[in-house]
Amino acid sequence: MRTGKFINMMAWPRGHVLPPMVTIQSGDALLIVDIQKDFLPGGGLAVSCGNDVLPVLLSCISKFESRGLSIFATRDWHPPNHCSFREQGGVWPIHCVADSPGAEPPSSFRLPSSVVIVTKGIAPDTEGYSGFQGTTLNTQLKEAGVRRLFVGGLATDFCVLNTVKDALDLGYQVYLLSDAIRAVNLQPNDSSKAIEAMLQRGAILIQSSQVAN
Ligand code: VGL
Ligand code: ZN
Repeated sequence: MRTGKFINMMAWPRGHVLPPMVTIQSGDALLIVDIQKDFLPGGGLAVSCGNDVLPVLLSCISKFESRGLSIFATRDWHPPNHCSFREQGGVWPIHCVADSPGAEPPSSFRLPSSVVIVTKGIAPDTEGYSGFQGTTLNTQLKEAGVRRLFVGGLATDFCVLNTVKDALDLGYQVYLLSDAIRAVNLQPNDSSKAIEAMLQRGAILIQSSQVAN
């Protein structure tokens, strides 16, 4: 697939007003979705311009770390016979097979040791797009006293979308980091559709530069 530099940039939703700076505080957590080699250029299920989110997320990590706030990172972690793979009748090329190199984060993306890793998609017969599906993420967030989630990662139209939907349903306030997400875009509008769906359910769209620590 040819990918121009700007092809995967989102259109800012019509009429959406930028909220003021958001100061992170106790009860806030950063939730990083599926930063894994297979979702980056050269990987098994590469998201175009996926690398763009890496420096943005690293700067968010610094902000949350400096305030001593929790950071959670989900990872897609499939068995070799996962139902989402084409060989099994699914729509995706093989990606993020548990313990394979493609399931690892890129070497440039070093996570502090305090980051809580949430492994998902391990059941062979369920998609497992959401970080809440089949995991203890909700319990872990509750135990950490988290009420607001700042979410970025890959991919906007699948795992970010489903994770954010579940987070909102579970009562978390969700800040979606517009410059820290990129979409697969099976259809060209999937990115904007996913963003609209999250906003419609109550997520708040902000740029990472608006996060103040
Ligand atoms: C994802 C497709 C298949 C994602 C995971 O992380 O968004 N997309 N598995
Ligand atoms: Zn997957």
